[in-house]
Amino acid sequence: MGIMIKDLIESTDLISVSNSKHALPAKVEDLTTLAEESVEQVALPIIDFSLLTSGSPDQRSKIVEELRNACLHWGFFMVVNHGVPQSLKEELINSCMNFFDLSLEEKSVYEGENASDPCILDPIICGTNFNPASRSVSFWRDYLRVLVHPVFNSPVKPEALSEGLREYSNRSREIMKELTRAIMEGLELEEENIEESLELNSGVQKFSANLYPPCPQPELAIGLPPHADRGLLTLLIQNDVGGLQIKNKGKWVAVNAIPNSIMVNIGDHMEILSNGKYKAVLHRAVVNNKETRISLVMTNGPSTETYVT
Ligand SMILES: O=C(O)CCC(=O)C(=O)O
Repeated sequence: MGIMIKDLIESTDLISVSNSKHALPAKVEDLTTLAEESVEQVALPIIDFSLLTSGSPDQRSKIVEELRNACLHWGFFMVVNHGVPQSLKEELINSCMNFFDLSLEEKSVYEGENASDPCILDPIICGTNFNPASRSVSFWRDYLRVLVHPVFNSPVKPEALSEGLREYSNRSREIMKELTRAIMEGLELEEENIEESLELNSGVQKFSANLYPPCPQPELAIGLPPHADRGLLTLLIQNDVGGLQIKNKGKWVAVNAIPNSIMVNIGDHMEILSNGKYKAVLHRAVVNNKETRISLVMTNGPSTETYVT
């Protein structure tokens, strides 16, 4: 398989990325806005999930209103008291780290035919690149991407990955359904049964682990270029290293998850369901020269048979 970033930095004394395929051509990105320090750090709205599921009717209405504002003004928010144990999050992060530690030969089983141009319905794929439009530049990220619903897949190694991934897939799907119901309520688009109309029981759920090893020249490279997500809602957890930036009111701002929160953002299906009121916001991942960052991303969409209008 093509070399992955982690293996590249472990096998060489790389001190520069200029003149390599990992350096961004200026037209891809305004490099001056890439450095973490040059971007303002903002606090995202915090949503107390437990009040949606077990609060009083008044408390629930208050959270529905908070969600409405978060979707309208940010497209991103942090969910706390979500019920996913911290231990599950840590196990999953460790298992994914262990996956990236496998030998290139072991990882190459999942390279697939489309590693530089992955398809949404590939069951398991790993590599470095993002999409065909950006083939000329390699991003500073290794990824593992797994289709976990409606059919559950998982790499065989490391052994612990499958159990944690199944558990997290189930729990995050329930969180996504509850948030979707509350978002619909806030839009006063109360569907009799949103789960049925979007066929969420056979909805597509895609898991990605993104590994961003330290980069010798972070100002010249990017982990993930600006993009918006597919689907209804994306749930993101990460280790303690920041790097996510979102476009808010025309400028890039850095967002850092508070401990034990899940970061949630609007995807393009939700934008369509809200008649364009809520936007699938552009975001990107920048890299640093000190620490490895890992983010675990769960995108949740309707079933492949559903038309969203
Ligand atoms: O790593 C991050 O913070 C962003 C990940 C992301 O946007 C993605 O996987 O689509």
